[in-house]
Amino acid sequence: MGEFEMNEDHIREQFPILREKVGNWPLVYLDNAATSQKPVSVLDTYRSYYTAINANVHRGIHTLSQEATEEMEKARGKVQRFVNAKQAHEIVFTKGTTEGINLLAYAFSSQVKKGDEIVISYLEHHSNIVPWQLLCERTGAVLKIIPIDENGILQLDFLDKYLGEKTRIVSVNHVSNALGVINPIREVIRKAREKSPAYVVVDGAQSVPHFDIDVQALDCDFFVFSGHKMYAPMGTGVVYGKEQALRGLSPFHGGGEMISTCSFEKTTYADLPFKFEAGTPNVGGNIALGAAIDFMEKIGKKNIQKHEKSLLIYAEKKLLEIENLVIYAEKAPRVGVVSFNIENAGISSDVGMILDKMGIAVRTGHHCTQPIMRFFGIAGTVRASFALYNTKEEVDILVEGLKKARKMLS
Ligand code: C6P
Repeated sequence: MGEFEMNEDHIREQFPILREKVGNWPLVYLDNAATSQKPVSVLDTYRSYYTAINANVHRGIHTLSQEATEEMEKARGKVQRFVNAKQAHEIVFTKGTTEGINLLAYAFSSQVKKGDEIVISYLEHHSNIVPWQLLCERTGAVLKIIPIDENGILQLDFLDKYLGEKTRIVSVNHVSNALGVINPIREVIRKAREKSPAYVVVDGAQSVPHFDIDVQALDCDFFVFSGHKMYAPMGTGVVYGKEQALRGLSPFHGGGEMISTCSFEKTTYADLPFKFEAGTPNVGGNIALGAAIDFMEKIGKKNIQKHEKSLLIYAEKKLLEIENLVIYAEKAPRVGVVSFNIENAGISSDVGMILDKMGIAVRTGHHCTQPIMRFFGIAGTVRASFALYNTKEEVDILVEGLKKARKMLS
């Protein structure tokens, strides 16, 4: 038994929100793929930044500004180690995954031309579809989509067919948010390397909260994620880019801090990573992202993964005891996410509203992945997603709630 399992109560104590009630019901928070809750250490770090050292970074010679800068750059170093990047300047702070992928898709504009190809998959979040569609509109490039099978598994023989000299970018998520499916990302990257000159972008929004990430071992060019799904504040996120790949990109936003020299005739850009960090960053949030990394490392990703996996296995077994309940991508390798519907019991949002009345928070609807819903011929699913503080008792509460919902809606 891992150290984490023995300290389940202690872990829950560190998340004050878990003591909240919804109506008269204790909160059962199972919407972690949307955003995770924040431990005291992260909340304290955020608060103490604003109470003790709040100042703008990289700008002032005064003490507070220097302290704030030092703390934020320390956090950058933590992120570097967390994903095993070679250098701290390969870490660009953003607002989140959406901004990160938009940054890349915009910054690629000058490198992509008419007839070039960009490969994504059917399993993508809209954030990893629309920015590339916009890039295609700007440049005349063509989007290719890796299909999935009925288990939600990528059909990689299509990737083999698509890859070639024209492929400029391959951008695939590591883990699907809607289904929890873990994609064979190493294989995708290996194939892209063997068969094309493409840059590889990994949307890691749903994998960083669960797995050890080693961007050097993955050998991707870019790895993008959000802080708020991994116990850090909202409005934080990261684009990791290999130094050479980042150097080749044009800036995304223009403004303060991203220049080396600025005149009306010509502006030259700051070195990495600042070239991509125009304007005042989310200093407190970035420092608190460092605290979230400390928190996760203390518990250990292996322990987190093991715990979430055991919840997934338990939840699947219990859920399938409910009549007419269908789990999507049931046979695919998955993180602690179960996406399901109860046939003939209303639409997913009906189920979600009834669960909410019992204090149970799940996500319902299309999960910003309409192509997946279209593939399965449904409007949406009920999605329960687990984090390190969830328990089997909470799964039991969910199952009881669903049984009631089924009765009310059938
Ligand atoms: N998925 C969900 O409930 P932002 O919103 O920028 O932090 O992350 C966008 C995003 C990109 N890729 C994947 C795989 C994601 O899961 C998300 C966010 C949330 O599933 C909110 S829609």
